[in-house]
Amino acid sequence: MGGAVFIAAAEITAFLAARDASPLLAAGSVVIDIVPQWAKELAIELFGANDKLFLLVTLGVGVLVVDAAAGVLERRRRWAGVAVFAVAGVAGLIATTTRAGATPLSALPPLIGALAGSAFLNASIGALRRWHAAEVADSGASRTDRRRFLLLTAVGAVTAIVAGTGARIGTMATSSVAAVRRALRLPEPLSKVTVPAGAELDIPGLSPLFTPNADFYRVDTALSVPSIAPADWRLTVDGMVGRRVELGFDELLHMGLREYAVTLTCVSNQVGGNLVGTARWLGVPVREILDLARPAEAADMVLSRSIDGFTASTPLDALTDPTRDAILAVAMNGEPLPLEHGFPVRMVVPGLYGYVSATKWLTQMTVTTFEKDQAYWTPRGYSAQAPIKLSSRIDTPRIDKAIVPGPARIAGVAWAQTVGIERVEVQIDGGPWRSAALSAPVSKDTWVQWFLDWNATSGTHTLVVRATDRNGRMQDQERTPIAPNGSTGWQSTVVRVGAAG
Ligand SMILES: Nc1nc2c(c(=O)[nH]1)N[C@H]1C(S)=C(S)[C@@H](COP(=O)(O)O)O[C@H]1N2
Ligand SMILES: [Mo]
Repeated sequence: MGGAVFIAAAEITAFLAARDASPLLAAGSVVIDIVPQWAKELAIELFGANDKLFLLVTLGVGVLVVDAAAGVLERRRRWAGVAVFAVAGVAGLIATTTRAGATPLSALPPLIGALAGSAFLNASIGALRRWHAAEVADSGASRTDRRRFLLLTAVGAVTAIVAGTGARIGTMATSSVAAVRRALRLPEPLSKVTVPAGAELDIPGLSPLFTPNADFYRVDTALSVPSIAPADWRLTVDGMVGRRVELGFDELLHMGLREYAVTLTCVSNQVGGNLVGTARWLGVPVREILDLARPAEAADMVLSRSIDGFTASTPLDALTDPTRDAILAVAMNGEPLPLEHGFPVRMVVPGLYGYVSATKWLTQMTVTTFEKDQAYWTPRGYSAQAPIKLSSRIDTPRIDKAIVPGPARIAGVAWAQTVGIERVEVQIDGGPWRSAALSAPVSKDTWVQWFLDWNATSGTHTLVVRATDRNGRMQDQERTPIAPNGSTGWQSTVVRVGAAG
């Protein structure tokens, strides 16, 4: 039970003194950074969006095992169990104090946790010893000693669980940043996205043109969502620049916000996958900020950094290109960025996978070179540069939902950011390729919806989709995995058509 007291005391201290220094979460983040790529992919494969929950449960089980071991050791030899907690405390200390954004206070939760856990272990094992000694001596005190031990353990366990969970929930819910975000009013944008007639098709089962924030995929290495109040947010632009620039949130807003419709895509998106979404982003062009800093001639990359230490390497010319709307975004689909999507400021760069461009909780942009600096995913098996590959997806019919015979509508989305989609074709049962109808594009950086009407006959049918971009380039047919720079291949799906009922 000492382990539970350890964790609980650490969580309470974290709640009171150092919100970002939970030893358990810090240890989890260390695990995320050091496990090999195949293990990460396996976890995502097996648990999907619950991969972080799985990690936490595993850590929790680990705590129980260490806890039991400490108890057994302490029973055998005084201080042996305490030594285990001391080691755990030092490990926690290393984890919390080496995380990006750590302060001296970050040392407190693991220290106080280890002290409280050890004190409790010492007291409970002491009580256990007295009880056993009394039992061996067959003295009348045996019953009171037993009661004392059981009471101590039960009270310790319940207090630890209630107070520890309470403190964690408190840390997450009263995070004042959530309240600040709710109260935040952004200035009117200088321009808004115009959605042409026919941009949004109304077909059951088809992805909406703009992905609601609540449904927008989330991918990051952050075990707990970083919380930065706009008032505390500062962006530093440094490195190979003529002038080092520092910018606060209000200064950024004063540069003038414009709205852009951009489809974001994750390099981990499998063919037919859903790690892709479109939003209306409100932001300031990155080139306007870089203009203030005057990048050196020899520079070719911007290493953007998040408050939690994540970094992305973006080609400098993608950020300065006047025809590409790379922005520092502050809003998503008409509201301030949700905390999980990078509040208060993130990057959005059309045409580049998120891991090389879309840094959330942005705090620093260092102008540098690809030769000199590496981003988070580069030594972990992913390319330093990664343009999004043009792709298409079938949303309906779904493989797991039979449809009735008769007129049916096959529909989906297709994207080729910075270029635009020219054509989407569908092949049914190996027959001729048929051109699908396309929605009116909102911009070259936005996906289009497509559909094809079909007379579905009873039986099982195979559907294949492929897209061609406005440069006349067709989507690659060859299947390649997501590493090192994005999957390719035409999505093929099977539809069951059967009589209703
Ligand atoms: N700070 C931070 N920003 C990050 C990441 C991250 O791990 N940490 N992941 C990137 C990746 S891989 C993608 S695909 C996008 C996803 O953005 P979203 O979660 O808002 O959809 O964020 C990018 N920005
Ligand atoms: Mo990603």
